[in-house]
Amino acid sequence: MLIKLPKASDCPESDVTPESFYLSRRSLLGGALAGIAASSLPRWANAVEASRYADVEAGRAPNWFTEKLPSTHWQAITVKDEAITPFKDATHYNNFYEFGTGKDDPATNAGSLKTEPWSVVIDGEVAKPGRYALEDFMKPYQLEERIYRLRCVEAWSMVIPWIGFPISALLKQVGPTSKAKYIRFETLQDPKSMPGQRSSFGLIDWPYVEGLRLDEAMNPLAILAVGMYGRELPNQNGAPLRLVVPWKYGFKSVKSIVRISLVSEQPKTTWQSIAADEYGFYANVNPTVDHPRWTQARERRLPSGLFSPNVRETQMFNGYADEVASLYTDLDLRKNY
Ligand SMILES: Nc1nc2c(c(=O)[nH]1)N[C@H]1C(S)=C(S)[C@@H](COP(=O)(O)O)O[C@H]1N2
Ligand SMILES: [Mo]
Repeated sequence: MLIKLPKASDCPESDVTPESFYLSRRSLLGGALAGIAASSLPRWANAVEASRYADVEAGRAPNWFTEKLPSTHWQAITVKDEAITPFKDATHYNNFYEFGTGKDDPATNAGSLKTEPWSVVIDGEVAKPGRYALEDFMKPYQLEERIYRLRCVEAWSMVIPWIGFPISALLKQVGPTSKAKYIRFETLQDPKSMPGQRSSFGLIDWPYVEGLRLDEAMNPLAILAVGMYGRELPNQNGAPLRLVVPWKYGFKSVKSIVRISLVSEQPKTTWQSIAADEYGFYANVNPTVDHPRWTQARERRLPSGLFSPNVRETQMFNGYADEVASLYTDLDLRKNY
């Protein structure tokens, strides 16, 4: 087992060993701490620790986030024996085409995104549709830290400590009708603050859209994230609300969500619309099904230098097969890539 799925009651924050801190320090210090047992490091007395992760840039969290953070279930799910990607890499090597197609464009340009006030529309096949101010939308949810691998379809990967809540909790709140078969997510469309929507990448029909089958969305690993590295999401990572589906290629994890719809038909997603023969609806990480233009058998784990590439084998369902393979027993994964 590569991950553990404890019951919430099993992990009061004071009981959690600061393994992520240990791993991130280790990754930054080049192994200097590798010999120290995690148990010899201090236990957190208080869940709110700015120093939980090394070199995290302070943000300007909205009040609702600051108020919720202390009750977060830290490390509800972790990745074993893989270093957490340094904050700097996770926030300066991004895909967020609304802010440009270069990997450093989002960090440079996403400052123009205004995340307060923010509202989320819930519509379609639900008992309780509506438009919610984000602070109201967030009220019912217990935050959890989830340390997940992120595997981009471009064959690079990271390990990121997200803060969020399961989509299943949202579905419980909004009550899908019997006609709801899929969940569709839409990113903000605002050319004024999003330079990439002003024309430069004309291939994309904005807004960015993604979707999941309802049973995929109900899987306990699928979350909506509002933070990472112990703080709120930086804009370039999809503030203030994004999807994280760790067993699928990164493009499924749509950023800066303004609309969530329960629908009866499979939604047409952005990357399918651009190149349906290269990017499918399912987009499950699969080392045995290559992209038409490159292999998916391996990945470059960031940070990775030009002269010391950090290459590793890609795992089926990105290492989460025990948790999700049963969703796809009736599906030909070669056809449904
Ligand atoms: N709205 C929107 N969401 C998006 C993208 C995008 O261009 N626009 N890029 C996707 C891709 S290809 C990846 S790999 C992940 C990257 O997330 P990160 O920058 O937080 O690592 O975001 C995904 N979500
Ligand atoms: Mo990606």
